[in-house]
Amino acid sequence: MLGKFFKKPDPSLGDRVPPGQHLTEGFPVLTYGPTPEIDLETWQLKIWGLSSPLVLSWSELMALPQQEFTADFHCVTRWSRLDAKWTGIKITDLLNLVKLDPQATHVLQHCYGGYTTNLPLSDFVRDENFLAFRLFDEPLAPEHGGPLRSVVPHLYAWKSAKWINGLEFLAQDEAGFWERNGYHHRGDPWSEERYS
Ligand SMILES: Nc1nc2c(c(=O)[nH]1)N[C@H]1C(S)=C(S)[C@@H](COP(=O)(O)O)O[C@H]1N2
Ligand SMILES: [Mo]
Repeated sequence: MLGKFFKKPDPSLGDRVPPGQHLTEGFPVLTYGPTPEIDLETWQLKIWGLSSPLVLSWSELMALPQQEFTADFHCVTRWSRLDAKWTGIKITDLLNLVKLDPQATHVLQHCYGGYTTNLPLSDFVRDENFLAFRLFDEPLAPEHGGPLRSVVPHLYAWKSAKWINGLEFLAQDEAGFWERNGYHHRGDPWSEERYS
């Protein structure tokens, strides 16, 4: 069964598959707990903490510049999906709307359902990071984090927060859900920062 869905990396793709990962051509769903039900009419994204505060409605979010992104996705449970095609909004474009306090060094991403995951700003405020609302030309399905999730391609996928609804800027690192439960604080797949 396993062999049907997970392949040994093709040598030509080898430099794109981190150590200890197997390729999948599908897109598995990995969620701790139930998928929250979210109504776009009441949906909000809030920014607070060491930043000027901001609350965006769905229509305000959709007014920001939209782009397509192709990104690889590496789950710590050892599957990798290459070349996922997303549509979204760059994190840097979103953050142009606020002013960060110079003391801010970290961000805690918050989600509908209570999941959280933390990042240093150097990993969060990067050109290739985005908030996604479409996957493979379809609206992002609820089980994959729709209506909106973050995607942080250079780190393990638990840093890509599904159903994101908040960014809390902090002057210190604060562990998120999996980080409190034994996952690594940073999660670089290339150095196999899986568990701490
Ligand atoms: N809100 C929330 N975000 C989450 C998770 C979760 O359980 N809840 N799981 C994480 C993990 S471990 C992975 S591998 C990816 C899986 O995303 P997918 O289900 O779209 O493949 O989402 C991450 N983001
Ligand atoms: Mo994961």
